Amino acid sequence: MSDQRIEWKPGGAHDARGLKFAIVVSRFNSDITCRLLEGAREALKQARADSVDEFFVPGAFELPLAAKLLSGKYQGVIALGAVIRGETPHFDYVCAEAARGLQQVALETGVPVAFGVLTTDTVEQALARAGGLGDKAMTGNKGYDAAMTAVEMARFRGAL
Ligand code: INI
Repeated sequence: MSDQRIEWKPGGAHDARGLKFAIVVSRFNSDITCRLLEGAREALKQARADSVDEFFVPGAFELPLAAKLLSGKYQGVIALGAVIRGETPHFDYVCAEAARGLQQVALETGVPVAFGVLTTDTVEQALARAGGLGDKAMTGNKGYDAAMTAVEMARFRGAL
């Protein structure tokens, strides 16, 4: 994680003091999404978020509705999921609707919604993007990145 750690500065883009965040996690492919959740928790801890609540939904397709329901109570929502291409076209529908729906919630409500949904061909590719904390062999943890993005956008919004 050290290579991903963002230097925290008071009042900086990643200062989450005074801000409340919701993390909503898909249970589908939970061996991967729980790693994304660990990354997001770590980011919000580093950013010193005031409070963080966690919620779970069945799959990535359900993330947009959950984000919409949460958007009234939080300054930022982090949506985490893992959609892995199988043998069916289901993958394309789930990915497209998760991405479209999450962006729609952000644009309609003005509340930042970070897209922490992995869309990969294989489990190995997903694992490589849900890297263990401190594991330099991994290419990163997209849950961590998504949470830092939500912090930055919440501060952006708050500054206006
Ligand atoms: N949901 C995921 O989060 N990831 C997947 O890979 C996936 N696949 O492959 O089917 C998936 N499907 C479930 C979907 O998100 C909904 O929960 C389901 O269709 C009920 O609405």
